[in-house]
Order: sequence, then structure tokens, then C-alpha cells
Amino acid sequence: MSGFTTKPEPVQVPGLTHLHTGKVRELYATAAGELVMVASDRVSAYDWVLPTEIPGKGRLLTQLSLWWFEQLADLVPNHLLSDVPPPGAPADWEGRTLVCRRLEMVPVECVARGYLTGSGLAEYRAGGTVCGLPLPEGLTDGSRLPEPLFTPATKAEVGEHDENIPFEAVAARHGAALAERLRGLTLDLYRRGRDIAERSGVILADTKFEFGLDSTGTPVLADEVLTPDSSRFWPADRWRPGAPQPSYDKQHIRDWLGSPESGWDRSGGTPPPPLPDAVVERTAGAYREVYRRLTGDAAPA
Ligand code: PZK
Repeated sequence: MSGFTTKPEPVQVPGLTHLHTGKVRELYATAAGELVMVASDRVSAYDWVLPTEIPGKGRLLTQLSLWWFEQLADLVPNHLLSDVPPPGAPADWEGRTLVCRRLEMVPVECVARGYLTGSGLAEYRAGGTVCGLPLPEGLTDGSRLPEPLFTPATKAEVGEHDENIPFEAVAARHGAALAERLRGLTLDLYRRGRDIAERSGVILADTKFEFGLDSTGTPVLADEVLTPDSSRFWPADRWRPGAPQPSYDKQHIRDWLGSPESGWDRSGGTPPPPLPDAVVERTAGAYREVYRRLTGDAAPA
């Protein structure tokens, strides 16, 4: 297990009901029944929420998600209602708050993979498949897949890893029609994101979407989209299949936590130590760089 070193106390706002503390976000409901997602500057690595924040991360990921929702809007309706914090919200919620339609969430992580790594690579090494889908021989960590795959997963309990499941399990649980629709949407969204990122010299290796159903049963794109917290982004000019690829955002954190300087034993069950200022700065710079590359604009202040 793992998680928080100390779980943060959520900010209380009159008129909002706090629903949930995620690893890096807070979820509230308005009296009118809308949802309010507030992104913090918290960061996770190796399944821990680190004791050190990355200044500006919450705003940057929120603005990136908003930008992507626009890029994807013609493919599927989404849950966004507003980016204006509710009345009475703290001033520092500006830019990191999304007001959303409350949906009946489909409890399936809709993952698309265009490259082989992570849990997909582990399953491939064990038996040549990913989510039961057969793949050609000879693929390695970071290989581009012949076609993007829909590799659904079930959300695990807090502290556990999501479990990859076959498409048939989604169909059995949620009906073939919805399963096929989610697969089609996930792959369409992935291909759009991949193509946009590719033009910026960024590889979108894989990503996770979440969908909810509106009152008519129509799938609606929810959660955050195509952020570094829901996706693997790799700098294209450093792509070398055969070993773990450097991650755009968290590489400096992982490198430092894995180095003798941190003094941390990843498998020892003890929480990770605070990050040095230089690692915080480099990580904040990496987030700004991926934002600038993808959107073409300077990162939000
Ligand atoms: C919903 N989460 C995850 C998000 C957190 C946790 N549109 C929606 N309708 C109903 N439920 C959700 C959504 C969305 N998105 C999302 N849990 C429920 C989550 C943000 C912060 F702490």
C-alpha cells in the first residue's frame, strides 16, 4: 500500500459539499447538483503522493485539459459547464477549477495504447497479449503498436493498481452496445490526441478516458483529458524502444527518488522524502514545456 503521507484537509466553501479527496484533486458538489473539480499542486510518483508540491501544476493541468476538451469537442460531448469558480471559492481556485455536469459514471478506465509499456508490456511479456488481444512477437518496452488498442481496466480500490480486463468483460458488465461505443470513442479520441501531439514532437504513448452517461444514456467524456496525470507523453526526439522512455513530466522526480542522494528505498514501505528545490524547479519546467509544446502557448502563470 501507499498513498498520502498525510491526507490533506479539504478547503470548506459555503454552498459546496466536499465529496472526495483524490490523489491530486478535490471533488465538490454544488447545491444545484453540479460537480466542482479542483486541481491541486500535489504530485504522485511510485504510488505515493509526495510531501512536496509542484507550484503551478494544478492550474497548468486544468488549462491543458480545457485546451484538449476543445480539440476533441466534435468527437463526443463532454461534461464541462464552466471554468468559473463558484461564488465564495478561494481566489486561488481561479484557473484550476472545472464545473461539470454530474453524470452516472461508467466504472471502466477507458485506456488507449499506441505504444507498449507499463502494465501492457507486463502482460505482453507474460503471454504475448494485452487485455487478451494478441500482438506480434518481438515488441519491446516503448515499441509502437501496429494499431492503437483499447485496453480497458477496472478502477482499483485506493492503493491498489487498476486491473486490465478483456473487452468481453466490459461487454458482459455493461452491454455490448455500450462497450463497443466506449471502445470506438476511446480510439477516436486517442487518434486525435496522438496526431495533434505528433505535430508538436510529442508521443502520446497511452491515455485514460472516463465516460459518464447523461440522463438519456448517451456517453459523455468526463474527468480530465490528455494531461500528464492521465497520459504518458514522451519527447519524440528521445524515443528509443528497448528501455523505459523518459517521461516528460516526472522523470526528474523519479531519477532523484531512485538516486542515493534521496536516501529513499522505494520498496521499503516508508514515505518518500521532500524533493529538493532544484528537482521541484526542473519538474515545474517540464510541465511548462509539455504545455507549450502541445498548445503552442506559454504556460499559464
Ligand atoms: C466523478 N470522479 C473522479 C475527479 C476527484 C475524483 N462528471 C462526473 N459526474 C459524476 N462523477 C464524476 C464526474 C467526473 N469527472 C469523477 N469521481 C466522480 C474524481 C476529480 C476529483 F477527487
